[in-house]
Amino acid sequence: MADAPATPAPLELPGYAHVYSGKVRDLYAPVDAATGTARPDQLLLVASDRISAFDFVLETPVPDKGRVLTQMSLWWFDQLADIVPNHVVSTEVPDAVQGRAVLVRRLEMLPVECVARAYLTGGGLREYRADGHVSGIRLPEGLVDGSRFPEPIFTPSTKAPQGEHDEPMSYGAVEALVGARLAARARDLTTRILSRGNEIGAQRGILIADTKVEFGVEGGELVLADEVLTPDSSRFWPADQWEPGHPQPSFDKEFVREWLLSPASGWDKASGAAPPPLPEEVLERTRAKYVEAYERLTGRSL
Ligand code: PZK
Repeated sequence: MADAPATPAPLELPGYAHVYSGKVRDLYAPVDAATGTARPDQLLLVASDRISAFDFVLETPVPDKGRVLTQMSLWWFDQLADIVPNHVVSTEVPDAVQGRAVLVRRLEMLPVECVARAYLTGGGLREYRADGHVSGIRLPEGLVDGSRFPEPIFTPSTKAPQGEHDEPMSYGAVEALVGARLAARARDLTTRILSRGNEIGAQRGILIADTKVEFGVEGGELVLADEVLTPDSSRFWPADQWEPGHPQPSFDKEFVREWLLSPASGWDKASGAAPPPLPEEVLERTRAKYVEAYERLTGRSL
């Protein structure tokens, strides 16, 4: 057996203690200068340039990806501010992570992955094909991969440990876990966030098929945490290529997936081996897609 790929050592950030690393992001706690201990009330969320594909974190980072995703999340938090409060405290962060890190309030997190779907694909499509339901919701007959739903549906999933896949959970299971009131709030907010995302995206040529959001709880109310409506938390599709009936191209990772699956990569997805490093051209085109998504949505230049 090949060894598991080494996890890159987290950055040393003076004044911050490393708490946890996910596939493509890292969490730190600010250290209280007076006591030398980690502050219990805040976290520094750092987005790296790492990219995942086919469940692997690739060894080649995509320049500027962390900055694009962080700036996009911050922009969406503003666009959603009339719907839900968020966890952002400050964007004043160490120089080493400037533009790709946010200081946030440390919250009690809802132990549910809140997913909303506006289009049928992925895990939702598998459920629909089995029995015409997605997450317990009966859907019209005749839907195909890429069909748009009459309105976004809430399809929560469990928070699986790192390296495992989230499992769909019923709405009743969410109620049992967090109570009926917060479950209803989570469902309402998650679907409204995706609706707002698509209202804005549609004017700018981007469809958001589905999205996963995370909420914290503060004073008994939900607060939007983590990242929101980014290509890492959502499926972005180019609107001009939308054609129900087959898998849609991904706005951001299309070139990566296409190259990895092509003979040029020499990689066999079924082998279980780690994918090879990406060629310069694939990297540059992928970087350009992230920047394009950011600039089209926000109307700002990176
Ligand atoms: C929190 N994550 C996921 C994000 C990672 C892992 N405001 C908050 N309060 C408490 N916990 C979290 C948050 C947020 N956001 C988020 N895990 C815990 C995550 C970024 C990097 F390694």
